[in-house]
This record gives sequence, structure tokens and C-alpha cells, in this order.
Amino acid sequence: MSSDDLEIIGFDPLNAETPQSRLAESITPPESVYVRTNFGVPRLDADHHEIQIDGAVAAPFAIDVSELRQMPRISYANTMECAGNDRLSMRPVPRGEPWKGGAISTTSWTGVPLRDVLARASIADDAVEILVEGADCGERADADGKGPVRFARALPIADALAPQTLLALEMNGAPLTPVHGAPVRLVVPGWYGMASVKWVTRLSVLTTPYAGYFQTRRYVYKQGALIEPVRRMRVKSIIVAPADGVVANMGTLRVWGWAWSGDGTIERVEVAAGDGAWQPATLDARTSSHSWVRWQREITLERPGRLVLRSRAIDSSGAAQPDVAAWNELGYGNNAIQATIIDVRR
Ligand SMILES: Nc1nc2c(c(=O)[nH]1)N[C@H]1C(S)=C(S)[C@@H](COP(=O)(O)O)O[C@H]1N2
Ligand SMILES: [Mo]
Repeated sequence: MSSDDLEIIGFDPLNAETPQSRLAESITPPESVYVRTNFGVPRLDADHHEIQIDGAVAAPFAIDVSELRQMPRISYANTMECAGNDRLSMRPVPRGEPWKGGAISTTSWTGVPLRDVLARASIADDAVEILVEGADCGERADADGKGPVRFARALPIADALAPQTLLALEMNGAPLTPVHGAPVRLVVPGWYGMASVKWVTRLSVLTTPYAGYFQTRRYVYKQGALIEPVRRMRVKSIIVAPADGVVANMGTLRVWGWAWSGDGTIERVEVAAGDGAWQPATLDARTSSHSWVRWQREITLERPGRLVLRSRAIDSSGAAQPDVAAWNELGYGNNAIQATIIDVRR
């Protein structure tokens, strides 16, 4: 891992962004996939690692990684964004990791659908959520109880049983690396990254909603007494080129970038130059329903001087990117329209 591969936000716990230059790739190079950890990185032995399956099931059991590798597997490309991405451009800047815009990557995942593993346990009819526990834990000053808090998240049963919710063993065609959850992690397409629990040790079937620290104290849109869980990725787009600060000659310029949404598919992307009208961009053919889609638009640069370029995406649920995303105490879900500023020369 060279220093250009990731932009380090913090070393302990390790948090690092995908550099803006690497966001030009449709599949993020593995060494540049953003890293988000709340605690240390557990080093688990793939040859002996087991996942326990228990709770409201007919038959609790354990499955090891070598057994998972024998089961039918699926692969797909998926865009994962941290809910705290672009927190730094909220005002006032909320507490939490100071992410700029690089807490997002697109990777291909290979693994066993979670529902195929759960099917072996016969889930109770009144199950409401699947609790997924990671191997990592640590102290939290604001936790309710005493002692270490484990990274654990519960997923609504419908999302847990969705055909593409994976126990992933590989990223970009290679076994998971320690920072990305080796030997096995959950991948929940469409959801912000926190749902995709790394270093999975236990799956527990719940008949009442889970209220653990990382479910109710973090990953919630909080504004005073208002608390709403963070779930799917809000519709968003980024401009990849031209990069901020580029000097461009008058004439035509191709503007391109990515758009994604966890609430539906991208229906439209529009581009605005200066105070001009929104102009429709063309979208590339979609390769995976969970992956960001490339858009582009040629614009005409008519005058020298500074020019603000903006893109806005609209998804199939009808949601559009807002000018300003609703501020919340923990700084999640910032999908506001972004500006790229270029310098036009004669
Ligand atoms: N066990 C565990 N899983 C975890 C986390 C964590 O701290 N511990 N962080 C989550 C968050 S907030 C995000 S955004 C994604 C990031 O995955 P990545 O580091 O592989 O990019 O992992 C999620 N899974
Ligand atoms: Mo995250």
C-alpha cells in the first residue's frame, strides 16, 4: 500500500478515503477502496473461522469458511458509500470522522447469499431482524452499559433474505483483505456501508428489534429528539472530470461522472454550467443494478473566467439531489449537489 493508494483520515482506528483520482475507475482498484473501521482490525484465521447461527431458529448451527466456499456463489458490482461521506461539507461541521468525498468505492463482490445459509437453520415465522455481529469491539464513552461495545447491526428480515444480500468471501476476484473484513463480511446492496458488517462471527435471528449501540446511538439521523435510522443510500452524483481547478479552453468540454441511489435506479442526471439551465446528460448502459452509472454531457464554454459546474441526479423513486442536505447531529446522508470550479481561458 503506497501513500497514493489511500488518503488517510486516521490511523487508529484506521480510516482512509479513496483518492479523487481513483474515482475515475468504474471498479475501484482494491488497494484504493476506502476503509472505515470503528475499532482495531481483527486478524482472523480463515482456516478455522466459524459463523454461529442462533436465536429464533429451529436448529442453531455453525458454518465455517471452507463450507461457505463450497456453496453456490454469486458475484456482482456494487457501489458502497459510507453514511458519513461528505460530512466535512456540512455546516456547521458535525462531529464524527472528517470525511471529504472519498468514503465511496465500487467493487465486485463474490459470496454466498445470506438467505441460503439462513435457510439451513429454519427461521421462526415471527422473525423481524437478523443481527449480524463483527469480531471487533472496543470501549465507547457514551455507551449505555459498561465494558466493550461490539460492532453489530440488525438488518430487517426482508433485506436479509433479499437474493443479493451476501456473505462475501472475495472482493474484486481475490480473497477479502483484513481491512475489508477477511475472511467473511456481509454486503447489503443499496444500503449505506454500516449495514455491511465486516469480520462476521455470528448471525442471530431476532423476534424483537435490536437496540444496540451501532443501531440506535450511531447511524441515525438525529436532530434533537428526532431520530430516524440511516438505511439506504440517498440519490447522489459526482463530477469526475473536469477536476476542480482545471484550466479549460473556450469551446466544448465533456463533463462526466457517476450517479447512484439505494432507493431505486438512476433515471436522469442533469448538468448546469454557471447560472445556465439544467441540461440532460446521457447515461451509459447499466452493468449491475447495484453499481454506479456513468453519465456525460458536452457543454459549451462561451466566456473566459471562473465557471461553476454542477450535476444533479434523479432516481426512479422520484428523489432528486437537494441543494443542501438536511443537517443532522452526526452528519450522515449528505447527498447535496456539489460544485466543481474550473477556469476558462481564451
Ligand atoms: N465489523 C465491522 N464492520 C463494519 C464496520 C466496522 O467498524 N466494523 N464499519 C462499517 C462502515 S461504517 C462502513 S462505511 C463499511 C466500510 O467498508 P470498507 O472498510 O470495506 O470499505 O464497513 C462497515 N462494516
Ligand atoms: Mo460508514
